[in-house]
Amino acid sequence: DAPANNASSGEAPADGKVVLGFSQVGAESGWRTANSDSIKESAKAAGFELKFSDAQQKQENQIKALRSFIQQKVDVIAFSPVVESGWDTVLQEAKDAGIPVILTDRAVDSKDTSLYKTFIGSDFVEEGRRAGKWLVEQFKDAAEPVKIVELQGTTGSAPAIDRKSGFEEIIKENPNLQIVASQTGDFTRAKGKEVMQSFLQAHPDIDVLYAHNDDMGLGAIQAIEAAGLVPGKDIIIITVDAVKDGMTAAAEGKINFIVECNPLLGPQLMQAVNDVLAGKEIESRIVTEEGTFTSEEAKAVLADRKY
Ligand code: GYE
Repeated sequence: DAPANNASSGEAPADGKVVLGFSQVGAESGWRTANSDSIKESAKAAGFELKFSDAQQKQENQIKALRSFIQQKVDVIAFSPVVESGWDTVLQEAKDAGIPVILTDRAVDSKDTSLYKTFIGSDFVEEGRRAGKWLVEQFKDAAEPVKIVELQGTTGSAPAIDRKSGFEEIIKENPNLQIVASQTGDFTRAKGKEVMQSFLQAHPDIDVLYAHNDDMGLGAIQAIEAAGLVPGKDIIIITVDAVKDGMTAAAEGKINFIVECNPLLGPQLMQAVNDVLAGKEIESRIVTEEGTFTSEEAKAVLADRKY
């Protein structure tokens, strides 16, 4: 039963539709587009009125959006926090107004976990580990240093922090695996290309690129090709996300390994909204299930890939 039709549902609106305010990070990547589409489609399917706001990768825009949702007295606020820190004040304002908050995709570092009901999203540390494990296996017989460059996601964001630390934790096992340069590419194609160009100039002998998402990897591939090198051969490439363009590059052998990060969080979010409004107990952490793809595996599933 939709809470809107359920008289005994506590905080659910007695009249009309459930109003959900959602503050999105931006439109920086293929992953983000798929995530926004999933949220819009599932809100519609759930019969909610969705107020969707795009923060263009800026925390101040997100804070403004959250405050405006509070002012409009939406029933539930959900958001994907661009960075981890700096949310306590506005989350407290939502709590004081009696509006439940659900985090999707990215975590916050607030000590007071009563400021939000649940966090729905991937385990980014585990994603970094998966990337690291594949690399350790590939280079287990390497007798010489393997030079790795890293394109990090948005500085201060949960996926950038965690994908870096999970990867480092695993590659430590083999001292030959060395990160020679690591910089943010802001999760975008354009920045990925630009930073890879500078990596190639500073380090003529790069063996491996680890990019925190497909888009930065795809930008870097352009830079690698422009430098007369063959992506996937001269430089081994690992990315995270497994969106269609990334999977296509993997099927072509330009990306060697992709760690999946599922953007289709909409259905789980709408379920959580209904549960919260119905006064049900919900898990404080809802982890998305995901896998990995080699080039061969990407080729096999590409045709059926929805995003
Ligand atoms: O990997 C990247 C996007 O937060 C999991 O954000 C998300 C990341 C995703 O820009 O492509």
